[in-house]
Amino acid sequence: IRVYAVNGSSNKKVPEALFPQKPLITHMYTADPSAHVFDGKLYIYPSHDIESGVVRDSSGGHFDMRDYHVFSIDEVTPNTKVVDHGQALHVDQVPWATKQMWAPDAAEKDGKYYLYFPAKDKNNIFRIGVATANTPTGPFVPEAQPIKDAYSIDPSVFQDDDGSYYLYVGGIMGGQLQRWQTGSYIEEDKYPADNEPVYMPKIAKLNADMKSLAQPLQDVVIQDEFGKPIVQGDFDRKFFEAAWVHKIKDIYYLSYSTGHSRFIQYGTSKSPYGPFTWRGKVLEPVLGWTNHHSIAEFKGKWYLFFHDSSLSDGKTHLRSVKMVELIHNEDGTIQTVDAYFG
Ligand code: FUB
Repeated sequence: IRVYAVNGSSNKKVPEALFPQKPLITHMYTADPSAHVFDGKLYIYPSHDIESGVVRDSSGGHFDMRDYHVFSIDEVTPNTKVVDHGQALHVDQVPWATKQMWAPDAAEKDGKYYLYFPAKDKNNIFRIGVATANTPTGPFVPEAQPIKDAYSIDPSVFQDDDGSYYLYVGGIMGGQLQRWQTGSYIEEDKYPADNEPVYMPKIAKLNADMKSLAQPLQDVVIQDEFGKPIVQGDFDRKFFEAAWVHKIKDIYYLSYSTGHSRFIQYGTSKSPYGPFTWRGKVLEPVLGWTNHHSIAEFKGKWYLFFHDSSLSDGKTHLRSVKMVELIHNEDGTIQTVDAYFG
């Protein structure tokens, strides 16, 4: 019996994991799954974890990924078949990028598919790139330059009902968001005091070309139940990385990872720009340091996509994607998932 060091069991009623402890993909390590339904099929755009030999450090150098594969699922069953569509983009094809192809996302508009990805440029600064394809699986052709004025990591693109697309970005520490607080990059890691608002994720509307920002990145405020911005000392609820937005009726849900405390928390809002009011936890900590997820509706059910390091026996940089059903309660709250003790 393998016992995983997670933060204890939850006594909440949680949906039954569809594949408890079972990674969806086992022939390679995958992480940071961004899931979307395009033309009735479920696609997963994950990071492709590898063992490159880079020693673990606080800036995440050991997450030394080089390419992306796209995966698809036709039907969710206890033995769901996941198809690997092969390499969709490699860092060597991206003129401005040098390394660390971290968590990507994808969007569809007018029959074209856009892959958004962070990577380090020649100056070791994380930028956000975009690449285009005629199919959801690629191959994707990258732009020669990163998206102007976009930075940090963990891009996710939310398509609203009115046809607008919004780019969310941001990650602390290795993700460098703390270095952009003046609006330009500074080579210094400065963090708020415990009683000051935490660094928030950023949002900008995308232009019609899907390759440029229609406005400067701005903060997406996450506030507590009293309407005050979540502060740096709020260890269990502060934003760290992995912002993801989904919408049900007119409620926008922003879910995100808290980093060191390793939860996926969420808030709700009436606007994609926020402010988002904290409502609860989506996911308890998983095996491995990182916790990163996405949420998508497929054939009438909502699913949570996440990763853990169970397939590599706990190696933080060698993760595997999993999925479970996610239940939204009548009052709009989400039932917390505990991937191990449900
Ligand atoms: O996969 C590399 C980084 O680890 C991601 O960008 C973060 O969200 C974390 O999962």
